[in-house]
Amino acid sequence: MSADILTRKYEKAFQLYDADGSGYVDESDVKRMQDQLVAAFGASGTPKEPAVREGIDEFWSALTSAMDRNLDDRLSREEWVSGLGQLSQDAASFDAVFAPVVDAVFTLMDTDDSGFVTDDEFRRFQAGLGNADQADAALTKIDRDGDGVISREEFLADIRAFLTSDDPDNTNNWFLGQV
Ligand SMILES: [Ca+2]
Ligand SMILES: [Ca+2]
Ligand SMILES: [Ca+2]
Repeated sequence: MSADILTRKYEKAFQLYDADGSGYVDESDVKRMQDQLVAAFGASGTPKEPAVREGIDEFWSALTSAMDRNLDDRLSREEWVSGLGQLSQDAASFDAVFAPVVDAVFTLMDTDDSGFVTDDEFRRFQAGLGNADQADAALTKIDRDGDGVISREEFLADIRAFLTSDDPDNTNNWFLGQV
């Protein structure tokens, strides 16, 4: 029961990354995700573009180092789900893989560098993930105090909880909408 919610969340993330439906997340999926995120924030040609591309490249390297068991430079659904499960058990490894990319993506999202992202910026982020139709469902749960902004620290904590909590009632299960 408790494992089911984690698996559903990992599969939702896999489905967004594997947007071409090949059954694997590979470098072309990562490139497409970078392009989508840069486009969603109109960041093409700005200083934020190389920063977020580099952050996602390093994330992909760290992820394949940790999870690509058969060394074919791509992650099958099974490698993805079991690999994320293992990563989430070890807070230090988890943070080493996720904290830098979450930071880089937040910097992209925070268009006025205020240290907070607005609901609208969160919606654009979801659109960049290919998840626009779930953005409002996610926001209702994620912006719990309804103040319309998410801080850098909250964003990382939300993603950590999304990827590590096996509590079926955790509101962060809604980070990517319905799972
Ligand atoms: Ca793919
Ligand atoms: Ca593989
Ligand atoms: Ca801001």
